[in-house]
Amino acid sequence: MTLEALIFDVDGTLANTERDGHLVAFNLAFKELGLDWTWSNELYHELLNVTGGQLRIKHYVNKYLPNFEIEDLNAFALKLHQLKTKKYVNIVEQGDMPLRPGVERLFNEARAAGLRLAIATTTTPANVDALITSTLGKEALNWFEVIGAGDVVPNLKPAGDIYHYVLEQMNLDASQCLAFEDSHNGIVSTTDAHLKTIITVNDYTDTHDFTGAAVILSNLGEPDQPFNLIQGNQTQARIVDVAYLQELHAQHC
Ligand code: XBP
Ligand code: MG
Repeated sequence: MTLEALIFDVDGTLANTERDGHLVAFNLAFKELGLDWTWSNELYHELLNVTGGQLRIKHYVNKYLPNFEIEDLNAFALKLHQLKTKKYVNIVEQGDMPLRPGVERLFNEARAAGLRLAIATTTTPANVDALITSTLGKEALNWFEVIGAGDVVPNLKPAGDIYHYVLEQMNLDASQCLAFEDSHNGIVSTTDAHLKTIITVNDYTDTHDFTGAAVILSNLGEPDQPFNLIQGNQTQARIVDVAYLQELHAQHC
């Protein structure tokens, strides 16, 4: 079975959007709506276990604010989340959200090698648009055959729905693809879809359980900034390039 396609998670995998984007945007939205809530980095670590911004807001209210009086929590979370999305898009459009090491390089190398690319994320579609456009330019949105995002599927990660959706749209079997994730919820989702997964950790996820990962790395690496191998077979590879991916794909199929 040859390797045909690469499927990428977005938040935490393509860029450190959680720390530098989503968390900041949530706090800006709280302030603008006159709420005296501030989510610290430590609290956000825990809140990230719940995927999807609206669900995260509702989880916070239910767990931490038992006395918060609100008639319709769903409507409230929806309104707050819409404002948060605006704030997030603004932050990203300012251009201060660089892609993680090796991401742009790998996109280019994969395209040159004829690999098909796709995105599978639980974040809001507008957020993906803003991130890709601000880092790679608007035409780069066309690099991705499918951008599976948000509530296009009934269940967010850790459910496998979004990966099943992307595979179906691409008419590919999981054995023809590799997935890229950064979190426990992410690998639970890819595993449900039977996808071999490359993990690149970040500060929020470096202690997560990544059982089943093909390899766990610090990042995808650049020629002048090789990755650290955290778990997996030691090879000659110092950066994640197409040859390394083909090797991983062959080993783990
Ligand atoms: C990460 C998430 C997202 C973002 C927030 O998903 O859990 O919910 O934190 O995005 P992934 P929204 O790593 O799969 O991209 O507020 O737009 O839901
Ligand atoms: Mg992620």
